[in-house]
Amino acid sequence: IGDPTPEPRVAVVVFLLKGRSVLLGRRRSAVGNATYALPGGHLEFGESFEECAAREVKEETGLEIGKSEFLTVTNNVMLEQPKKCHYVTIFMRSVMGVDVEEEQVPQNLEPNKCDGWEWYEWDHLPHPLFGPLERMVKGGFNPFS
Ligand code: 8DG
Ligand code: MG
Ligand code: MG
Repeated sequence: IGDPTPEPRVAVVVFLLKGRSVLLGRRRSAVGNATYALPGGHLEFGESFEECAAREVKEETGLEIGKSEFLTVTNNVMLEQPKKCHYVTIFMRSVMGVDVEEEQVPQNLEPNKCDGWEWYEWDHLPHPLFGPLERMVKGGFNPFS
């Protein structure tokens, strides 16, 4: 028995870039379990995309991101997952300083939801990627361009 009145939800996720790498974590979830995904979560009432991006990244990794910019949006209908869901997913980008002096190390602040955060070179992404991200990569999307 599922949600009697399912509705699409809005998610904001972040391509956190450092050099040629992106921050990914392996999910522990009824949606996309054991797949590699970006930090992010649900847009809360009254939030801007940028505010949501900074809040979710802080909650999940402890990292303080400065500005973030809108990249793209995708429609993700995931009816095959243990928990059926439909997300309109907003993809933001934020670039981390590579300066060693001010380097921030990501922490796994929600270990019940994620196995841990790591930087992965864009040309050597881990797999499996979370479905919505996998589709973008296969479609040739590049967050660096
Ligand atoms: P919250 O309670 O903190 O708001 O939610 P969360 O626990 O952080 O939610 P989430 O599952 O991390 O993100 C919400 C949804 O966003 C997720 O179920 C599906 C959608 N989503 C994508 N692509 C990605 C992605 O790369 N990473 C994350 N985290 N979510 C994504 O469509
Ligand atoms: Mg979250
Ligand atoms: Mg999340």
